[in-house]
Amino acid sequence: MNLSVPRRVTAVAALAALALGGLTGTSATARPAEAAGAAAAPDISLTAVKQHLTDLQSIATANGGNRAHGRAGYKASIDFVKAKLDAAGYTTSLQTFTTSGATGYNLIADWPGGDPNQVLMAGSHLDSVSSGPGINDNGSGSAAILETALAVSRAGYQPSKHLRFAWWGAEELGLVGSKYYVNNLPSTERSKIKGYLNFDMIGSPNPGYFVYDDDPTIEQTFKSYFAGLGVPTEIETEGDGRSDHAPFKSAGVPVGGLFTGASRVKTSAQVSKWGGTATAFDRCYHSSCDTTSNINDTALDRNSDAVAHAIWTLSAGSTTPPPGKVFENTADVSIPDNGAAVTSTVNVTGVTGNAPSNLSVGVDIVHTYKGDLVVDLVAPDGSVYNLHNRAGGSADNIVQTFTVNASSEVANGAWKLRVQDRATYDTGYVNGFKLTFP
Ligand code: DTR
Ligand code: CA
Ligand code: ZN
Ligand code: ZN
Repeated sequence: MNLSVPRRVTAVAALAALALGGLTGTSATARPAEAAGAAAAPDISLTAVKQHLTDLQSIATANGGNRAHGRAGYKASIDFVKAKLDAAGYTTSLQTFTTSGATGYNLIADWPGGDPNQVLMAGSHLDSVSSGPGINDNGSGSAAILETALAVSRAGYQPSKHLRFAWWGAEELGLVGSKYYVNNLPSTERSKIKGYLNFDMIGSPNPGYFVYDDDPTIEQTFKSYFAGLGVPTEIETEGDGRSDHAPFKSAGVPVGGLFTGASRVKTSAQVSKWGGTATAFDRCYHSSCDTTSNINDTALDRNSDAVAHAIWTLSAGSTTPPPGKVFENTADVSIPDNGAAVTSTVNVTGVTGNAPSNLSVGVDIVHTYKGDLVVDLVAPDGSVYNLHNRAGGSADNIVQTFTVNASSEVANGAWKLRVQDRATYDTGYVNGFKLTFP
């Protein structure tokens, strides 16, 4: 904790809006600042999301205990979600396909308005396995995006981009529904989709907070949200190909998403980070016990709010992110209290000439009382660019994208983010460091 008045920050840093949604950096412990020009996302009611889960549980109970592809429980689930969206003013359509000898259904819901050439999609698979009701897998994702869609309607939200929500069939049989949708979408329609957000298992009883590391802008949107809550996140490493974002990614659509874990066991390091136990994130994965009691309310609430934050933030901007070379280090680096400086390094390669005058420096530091910190960008030749110099007082975390004039620096080489805690009490760690070259 530092009691002296922090000196004025001399940094040349300026907040640079992240493209795609125009999200500015956040540093407070409250909900993150919304994108420039974006309305603030509403809080998503945990009670409302859990009511949807109760309804899905009732559907499974009334239909042989599951909501699996080809079974009555799945079609009843689709009809349940569709009815709520129709009543809320969405333009809905059922896309049918056949797999494993049964008819499958994708539900597509378009929110009228927005630029038809700039579509932001959010999707979750609605089917369960045949052995259980599938409340976490994947009632949780389905209910969260349903409540977010209903919140869009209640708010009469009219973002720059066109919003489309999807509930996929037959994911458990191999991403069948989402593959069918992407494969049958004309390439002209596919190119209009500027982002696809996937939510599959976001309420696991022993949760981790994992963010997909696919599109950097979408990833940062989620990471900034959780940093604003003071909740550390990790990159989702087992996801590639494991859920409905895969067909979109294969088709070149920017993707991202959230995950709270399945049958893998939480490590002791993750237990100290997130709490819980060193057991499976979801011990009822693909089992009959995946019921409404198989949900962690805090995880479901945080992730539902993160869904809304991402939808509001990423739909506000009307520009797609310029292609850029991204160099990122997401390894956590502990910052000793009132101690020596630590560094996070990215090795830049394949960039010709000097760095730009608008080098984008993404900083993600989870630390209480950010006024303790001095943060510098150190170029490969040792030149120092101060980004943060003891400012911010008792506010927590530095999650910001700085713009640095690094045009006198050769681009390739080892760039370091150097962080020092210069006051006693209050600790934290570097959660991520990213350089984006245009
Ligand atoms: N395939 C999903 C569960 C799953 C396993 N790993 C990941 C990673 C990211 C999202 C989902 C998953 C299912 O069983 O539905
Ligand atoms: Ca909430
Ligand atoms: Zn599953
Ligand atoms: Zn799933």
